[in-house]
Amino acid sequence: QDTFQAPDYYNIDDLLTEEHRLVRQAARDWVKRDVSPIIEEAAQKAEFPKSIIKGLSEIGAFGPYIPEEYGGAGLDQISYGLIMQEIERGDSGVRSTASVQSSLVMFPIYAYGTDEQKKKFLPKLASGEFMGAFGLTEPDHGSNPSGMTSNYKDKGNHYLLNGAKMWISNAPFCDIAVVWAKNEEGRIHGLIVERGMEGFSTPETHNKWSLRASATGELIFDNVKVPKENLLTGKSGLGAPLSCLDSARFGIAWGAIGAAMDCYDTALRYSKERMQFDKPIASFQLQQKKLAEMITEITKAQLLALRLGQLKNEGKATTAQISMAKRNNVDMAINIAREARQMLGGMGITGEYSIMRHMMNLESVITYEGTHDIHLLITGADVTGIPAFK
Ligand code: TGC
Ligand code: FAD
Repeated sequence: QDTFQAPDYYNIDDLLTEEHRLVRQAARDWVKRDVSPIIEEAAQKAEFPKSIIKGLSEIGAFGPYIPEEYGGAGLDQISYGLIMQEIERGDSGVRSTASVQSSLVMFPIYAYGTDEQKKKFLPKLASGEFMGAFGLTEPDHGSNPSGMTSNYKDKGNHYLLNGAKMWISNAPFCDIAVVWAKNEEGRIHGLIVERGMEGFSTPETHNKWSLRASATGELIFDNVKVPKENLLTGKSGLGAPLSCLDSARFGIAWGAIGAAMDCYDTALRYSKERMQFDKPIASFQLQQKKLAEMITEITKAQLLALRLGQLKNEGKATTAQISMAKRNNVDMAINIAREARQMLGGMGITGEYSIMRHMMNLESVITYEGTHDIHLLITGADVTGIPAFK
């Protein structure tokens, strides 16, 4: 890890501002100091390392683009992407925690919450005093969240919430959850559910072979009385959670580059040192093909992410453009992880190197925030005008 060199084959750094580079350096230094030394053990033990929460807040990973008046870092979208890239170079599970907190909890409260909700929750989420979760997926409704059955009824002075969410990042330790549920008319709304509310529980999901350093769980609502002031009033319908996914998927498109960079860098250095047949394995054409294709794919992904960041800064990035980048970059990263692992031979399966952990993590990343197939269908619907989901 000490000698990590970030690939920049096309001098993309020249297109970044001084602020982008400073923000990235701070995140990179923090990952090197506080994440890389502990993350393998946390993943092996399947424990979320709570010690990193403070650091995530300090590098601006909780609400990078949320205005400073609410405790956010007030940065642009490219800075947000670069922070996610550096964190995921450390571990996709750590990036998940930051993605959920920023894009799936702070963003909906910022975009659709009342002034009181923003003042009450955003500064505490930015500092990490409160950790958040986002409940959209249900046991019977993953790719198709519009079919959700979680529901709430108006009981005069409060709402009564029932239902269950599954596969929820940060659930086991969250202080609050932004939960999507249908009202009596079947319209989807967001509600802020707080730990301690009677009937609200968050059992942990065990036995994952992927994203082991991230805590995943369920959100169960058994007649939970949610105060009326906890309803997100600014937007309703499936478009409200889908707009949050736009932001998280954007961050993942950048994050996946970090995981790929780490795998590439590890494989490159290993191949120059590892001798077989009296030569470094880097001298064999087959290994060079792998490395050449890796750096080509990383470079293409960097350019896609950067252009998407520019569009997002201008408020012009479409959902379909974000889908394409999420799908392409995660697929790129998982393929690089698989090739890089082979380049390390037997050593590649051990925890001495980060590659196998990245590879296993990326199986979740290619599934959550819209599966690889769903993103392909989003592109297909965009170019043909014919949605093929149903
Ligand atoms: P569809 O008919 O396309 O849209 C329903 C309504 O929403 C509007 N809309 C949007 N509005 C704002 N922003 C967007 N990005 C929007 N996309 C769509 C749309 O205009 C429509 O509005 P209206 O007024 O006409 O009702 O919806 P559909 O039911 O056909 O679904 C489309 C589909 C399949 C693409 C969508 O459901 C989907 O993306 N499914 C994948 C589910 C998913 O990604 N779940 C992720 C859960 S969260 C998670 O995984 C966190 S992982 C942790 C981490 O990030 O690290
Ligand atoms: P399904 O929807 O059952 O899909 C199964 C397969 O069918 C997939 O290959 C899919 O591509 C395919 N498929 C489905 N529909 C179609 C179609 N129309 N056409 C072609 N193929 C189709 N969710 C949250 O709400 N919050 C979180 O914080 C969160 N964190 C997660 C953390 C982890 C570690 C994981 C693994 C998941 C998380 N998720 C979260 C859930 C995640 O978003 C879902 O797993 C994902 O959306 C897919 O849903 P599913 O697992 O139910 O798969």
